[in-house]
Amino acid sequence: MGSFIEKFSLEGKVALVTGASYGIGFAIASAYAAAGATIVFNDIKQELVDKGIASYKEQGIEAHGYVCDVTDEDQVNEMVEKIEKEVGVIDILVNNAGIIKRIPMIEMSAKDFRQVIDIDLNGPFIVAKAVIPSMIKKGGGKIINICSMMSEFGRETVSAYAAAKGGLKMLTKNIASEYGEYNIQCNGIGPGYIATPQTAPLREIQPDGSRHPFDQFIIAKTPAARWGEAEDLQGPAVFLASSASDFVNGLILYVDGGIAAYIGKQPK
Ligand code: NAP
Ligand code: GCO
Repeated sequence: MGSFIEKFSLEGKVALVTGASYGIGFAIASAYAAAGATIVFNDIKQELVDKGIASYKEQGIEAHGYVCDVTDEDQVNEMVEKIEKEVGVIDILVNNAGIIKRIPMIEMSAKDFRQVIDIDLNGPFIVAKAVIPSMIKKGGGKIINICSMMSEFGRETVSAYAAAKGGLKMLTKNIASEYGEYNIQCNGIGPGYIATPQTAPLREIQPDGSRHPFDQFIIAKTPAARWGEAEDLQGPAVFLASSASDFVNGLILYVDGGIAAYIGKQPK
């Protein structure tokens, strides 16, 4: 039994989690550290990297932070080279960095649309492309793309985000297809509605003290009847990064409290 549990260990592994100074990325990286991995993360500003390093330190984690914009191929290649020199070859990549713009489609500028696609879809392509050659040389690796409910569903105002996250689902399946023979597993996590700064505007208390209508809507759409916490993603993320999932490839694991299975609660 001892050796079976060891399959979930990340001891000796180097994990790069993009955009992980707070939020979902921070929770996933913290779980990886608890499972034994060395943590590397990036953010676009030095200030946020410093904040992130301090937050990891508070948890007893010595994380390595780099300033890097995931949409800039030169910056990403430079960062990956530095990580390999200063920390080691990346065994686990989590493409977590992402943004959302909530704008009705016919009011959205092409510039805004492109920016969302650039960070949420082109970014994961650029970072994955930079780490795969060393994973091949090393004999394997794990890539986890943070997808979304919007990899499957649409809703008002999130056209760019849904297009990017739907594309990310297919990029995940394609990386699995193209590099599976090199012992690289590429899977996605599709979080449900998780309480982080990204979704804070959807949970704002209304001037009359009532809950935001979207907040109430999500509770009614979720069989678990609550928002997810970033910590809800930790177990699934460790599983997909560990050798316990070595024959799982091209899967999108929805961690959504049951949203994707449910037609929604009948209004009273
Ligand atoms: P968050 O709180 O907004 O954190 C996103 C992180 O990505 C921030 O640290 C942000 O840094 C970073 N980032 C943005 N653009 C970047 C770039 N160009 N290069 C490097 N880093 C960049 O979001 P979250 O809720 O934790 O979401 C994390 C991921 O999960 C995203 O991909 C999101 O789409 C996905 N997701 C979230 C939910 C949810 O309900 N919260 C559900 C499904 C999927 P800055 O602060 O510098 O912008
Ligand atoms: C929105 C939300 C979502 C979530 C998440 C769902 O406005 O609908 O922000 O898109 O953040 O990605 O899985």
